Amino acid sequence: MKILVTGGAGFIGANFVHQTVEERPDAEVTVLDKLTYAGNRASLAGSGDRVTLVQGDIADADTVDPLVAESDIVVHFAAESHNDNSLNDPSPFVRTNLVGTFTLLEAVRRHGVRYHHISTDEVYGDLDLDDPQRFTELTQYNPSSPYSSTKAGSDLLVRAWVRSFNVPATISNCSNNYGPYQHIEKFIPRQITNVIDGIRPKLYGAGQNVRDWIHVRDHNRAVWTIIERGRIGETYLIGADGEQNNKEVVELILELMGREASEYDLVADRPGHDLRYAIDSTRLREELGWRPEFRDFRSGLADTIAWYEENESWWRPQKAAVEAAYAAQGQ
Ligand code: NAD
Ligand code: TDX
Repeated sequence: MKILVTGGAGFIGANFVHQTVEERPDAEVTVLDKLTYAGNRASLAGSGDRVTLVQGDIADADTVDPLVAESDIVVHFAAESHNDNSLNDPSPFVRTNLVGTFTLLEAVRRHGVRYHHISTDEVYGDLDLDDPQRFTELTQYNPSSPYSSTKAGSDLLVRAWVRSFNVPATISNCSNNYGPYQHIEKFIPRQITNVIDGIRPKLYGAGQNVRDWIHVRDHNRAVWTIIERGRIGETYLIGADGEQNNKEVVELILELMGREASEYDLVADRPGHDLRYAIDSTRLREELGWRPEFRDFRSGLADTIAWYEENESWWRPQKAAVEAAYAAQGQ
């Protein structure tokens, strides 16, 4: 099976490539990745000779077309993925998330190739802290940020290409991932590497915002489940019942790293900061039989901390610049 993985040098994509090579002896993987600031060749080290990395842009049809033509399936992870960056400069979000997805869809349409689209729960907007409802596949789209609105637009392009052109596609919308190879601009790795460096973790606002955490391996197992058993044209929400507020997560990181739970700072809030995300993954569980394996957030987080402690050479080159950029905006 020839698999084209876009964004395979990023966090979730790189984990997907490693898992695919480990678990599927018949898989030949081509990674198409622009190697932006978020992509790292080193994340694919050790993945073996069944993985080929092509550096290129998903919005460039001349690059995309021949790679899609020779693939059995395209799994599309590539994106500009960080909300804070999208508030500072939305333009690469529009190009990569919208034009890039459009370019891939046109290629899979031309060549009749199976396509799986990776998306986010942020397309649904946010929930009140005490709302008993969680997001389902029927929740109305209501994105808040330039990032989430471009992801929402990309999902709608996929739905239209299924309906109008019979493109054989599925979509998944997942909650917040954690695990190895996540860029240190993101919440959990930023705080782990801060503590390693003797910097106090930084919580936006009052730290009350809730995210629904899932281990990246559980996300990727769900993606394989949908590729193999999902209904064409369907959307599946992926989540592992992992709601925690940001303050609880920071306190747990501090405790697991041997510090006082109160050693954090409250900093400027993110403009338009979504309050709470929560996923109801009943469809994925009942229709396709998926279950999360990482059910203990504490031990998954401890493993993630150990990974950042053991792989300092992977993240160190970016740490000073990431912290300088946050400091410049009071975060
Ligand atoms: P990431 O930022 O770590 O990685 C993105 C990758 O895409 C990088 O390797 C980057 O170089 C590549 N890329 C960016 N622009 C490109 C372009 N124009 N052409 C080719 N490659 C390009 O992101 P991530 O956290 O791994 O997220 C992967 C996907 O999962 C995204 O679609 C994101 O919206 C979605 N998602 C992420 C989360 C999460 O918690 N991180 C949750 C739900 C959904
Ligand atoms: O230093 C920080 N302090 C802080 O309190 C950072 C970087 C973040 N936060 C807060 C903001 C959020 O409430 O932590 C929470 C998580 O922040 P991010 O890691 O930036 O993730 P989020 O904005 O929730 O989006 C993530 O999950 C959904 C991914 O980055 C997206 O790509 C995905 O779609």
